Amino acid sequence: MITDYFRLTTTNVLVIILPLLYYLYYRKFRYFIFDQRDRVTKGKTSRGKCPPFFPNGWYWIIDSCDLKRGAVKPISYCGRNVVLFRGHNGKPYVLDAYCAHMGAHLGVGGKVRHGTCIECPFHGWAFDGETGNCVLSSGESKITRSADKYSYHNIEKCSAVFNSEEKTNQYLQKLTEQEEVKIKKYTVKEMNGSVFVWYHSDENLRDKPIFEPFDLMNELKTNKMEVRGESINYVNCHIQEIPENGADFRHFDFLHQSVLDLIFPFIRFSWTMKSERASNPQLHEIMAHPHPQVNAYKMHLLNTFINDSNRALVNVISLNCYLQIFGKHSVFIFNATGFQLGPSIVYLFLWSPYFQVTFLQTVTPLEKFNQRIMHRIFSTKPIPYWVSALMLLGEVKQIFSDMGVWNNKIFGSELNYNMKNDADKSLYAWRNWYAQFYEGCYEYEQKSLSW
Ligand SMILES: *[C@@H]1O[C@H](CO)[C@@H](O)[C@H](O)[C@H]1NC(C)=O
Ligand SMILES: *[C@@H]1O[C@H](CO)[C@@H](O)[C@H](O)[C@H]1NC(C)=O
Ligand SMILES: CC(=O)N[C@H]1CO[C@H](CO)[C@@H](O)[C@@H]1O
Ligand code: FES
Ligand SMILES: [Fe+2]
Repeated sequence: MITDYFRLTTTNVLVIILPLLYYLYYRKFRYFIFDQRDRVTKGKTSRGKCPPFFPNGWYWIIDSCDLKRGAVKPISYCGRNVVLFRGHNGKPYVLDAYCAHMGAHLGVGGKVRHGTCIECPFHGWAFDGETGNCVLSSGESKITRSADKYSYHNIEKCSAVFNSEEKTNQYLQKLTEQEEVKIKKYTVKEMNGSVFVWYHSDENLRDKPIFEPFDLMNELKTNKMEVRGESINYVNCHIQEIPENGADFRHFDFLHQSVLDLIFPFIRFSWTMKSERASNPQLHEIMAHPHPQVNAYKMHLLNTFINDSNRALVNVISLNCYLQIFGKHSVFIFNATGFQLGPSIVYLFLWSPYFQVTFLQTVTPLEKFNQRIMHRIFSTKPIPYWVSALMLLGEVKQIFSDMGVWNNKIFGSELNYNMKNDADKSLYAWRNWYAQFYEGCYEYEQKSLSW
């Protein structure tokens, strides 16, 4: 009778299939995350002569949903250790990690107090996320704490100075009396599910961002798109290597041809692309597209996101992807428009007859040669969750191909370009565009970091 029990009835099939579908859709793929957090990268190994390591711009540091009210996190970016926390008012704050009293890490055991402050776990000094000031709370008003400042006469050698009053050797000296205590505060922006922090080498611009990340919400809403997942990868190279890839036409034909390793080379990707600074007066003509619908969408994107206040800071890329079957039949997959905004953010809008997808790509340098790459995928709603998860995995596969090169190459400070070739001309133009983000960074890195 056991066979009776396992008979393939519709009910039995449904009992097995429905929970499986439920699991696939709502558990696994609804918000698909591919996180390589545990991969160790070699942060400081030299990779040849390099430009500065931390260019001026916005850096993605966390997803909004991973930072609840009152949450405190120790994080690092641009070679710094900082504390990130969300005040009781819902705003995210970033301060230097180390307490001005005696150097405890505020992000390890610190607590959010008085709405917008972080309290040190060691002796309870509180620092206001709004200002970086050390505050004493007395009811509603916050009073800035003052203290005397001391340091060693000579900390490396620990040499003493004889104090005739006390008739003893003194190792510490008083620097200032009753000075207001504060630590460094960083400018933070929360934008549609992402928390970004601003970094600039120029003291006057440290809390005055010279551009803003794009607000994608209107675009996503009109196209009925929603966030579907995220991939995080760590790479061992200089930050520039990663965005430079977007302007590198030729490498697609070598690293990004394979769709799936098994069916390569019978079915493979083929690519065509363009890259141009947004400040080129001919941008619209250069990016124009023969297909009226694609063209209209491209022009709409250019007009929506680029204006006089950010034109110089944007590089536009245009990408076409085809499937080649047995090296002959070419099937159009998608046309994409990408905006590289500043040194670390890329918005990629894919348009295809089959689907519409937007990627937000960011790279955050944690240390000199340790990059965290985040890709978030937004897709049109009718696309099943497992399809968007597959697309994200498809992109991760392409990143893995790049990583093989990135993890092992040197920066390449001396280049041999063939200027008769469009691909090398584009790389030359791209490097000239990207270098603007290094202004003042060398001096600032020397001054503000000890390696
Ligand atoms: C997206 O972020 C911008 C800037 O913070 C904000 O003005 C806008 O309301 C946000 N949109 C949504 C739907 O969250
Ligand atoms: C220019 O566009 C950016 C990005 O879409 C936006 O944040 C900014 O407010 C715009 N500036 C002006 C002056 O319209
Ligand atoms: C559907 C579509 O518009 N495809 C276009 C993508 O871009 C290439 C190259 O510009 C065109 O040839 C295709 O027609
Ligand atoms: S070290 Fe932070 S309060 Fe003492
Ligand atoms: Fe690549």
